[in-house]
Amino acid sequence: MKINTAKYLKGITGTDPLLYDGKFQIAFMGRSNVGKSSLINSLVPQRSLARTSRSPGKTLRMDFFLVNNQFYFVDFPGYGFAKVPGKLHDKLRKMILWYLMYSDVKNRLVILIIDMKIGLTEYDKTILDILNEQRISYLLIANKSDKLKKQEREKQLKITQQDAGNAEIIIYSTKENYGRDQLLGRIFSGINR
Ligand SMILES: Nc1nc2c(ncn2[C@@H]2O[C@H](COP(=O)(O)OP(=O)(O)O)[C@@H](O)[C@H]2O)c(=O)[nH]1
Ligand SMILES: [Mg+2]
Repeated sequence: MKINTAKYLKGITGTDPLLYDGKFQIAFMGRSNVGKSSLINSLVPQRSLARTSRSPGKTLRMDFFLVNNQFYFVDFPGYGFAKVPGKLHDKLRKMILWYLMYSDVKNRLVILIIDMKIGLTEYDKTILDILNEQRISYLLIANKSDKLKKQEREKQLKITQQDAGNAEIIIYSTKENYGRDQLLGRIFSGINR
C-alpha cells in the first residue's frame, strides 16, 4: 500500500468527462488553512505536488491528480477564508455541494480535513450532513494534532466525535507524518472494496 506516482492532470470547474471515467476518486475537502495541501503532499512521493499556502480559497477549481495510474486525488477549494469575497465564496460552496449532491459520481471517498484545535465549523457540519444523507463514504481527518498536548488532544477528539456522530476520525499531523500509514491503509481499502 504505497503511492508510487502522482501527477497533476487538470483542474475542472464543473461537469467533465474525467468525473465519469470509472476511476475511483479520493476527494479532499476542508476549510482553507487546515493543511489540505500539506496532507496531500504528505502522501505522495513529490513533496510539493499540491501548492501550499498560496492565495488560499481563491481558486475555483477541483484539481485532479492521477495516482499510481489507477485513481484520482481531487483537491477541492478551501472554504471559509476571510479575505475571499462573498460571491466567490458562494461559488466555492456551490461547487462542493454540486459534487456531493448532483454530480452522480459513483466510486469515491471523501476526506474531510479539520484543524483538530478548532474542531468542526458550521460549514464542515453542513458537509457531514450531506455525506450522511447521500450515503457517501467519508473519513474525518483531525489535522495539526502536534499543536495539542496529549490531554487537549483527548478533549478535542471527544468533542469532535460527539459533533460528528459515528464518523470515523483519524488523528493526523502532516508535520510529524502522524496518521499517515493509517490514512493510506484506509484509502487503499476504500479503492479495493
Ligand atoms: N503545526 C502544524 N501545521 C501544519 C500542519 N499541516 C499544515 N500546517 C501548516 O498550516 C498552514 C496551511 O497549510 P496548507 O497545506 O497550505 O493548508 P490548506 O490551505 O488547507 O491547503 C501552513 O503554514 C502549514 O505549514 C500540521 O499537521 N501541523
Ligand atoms: Mg491548499
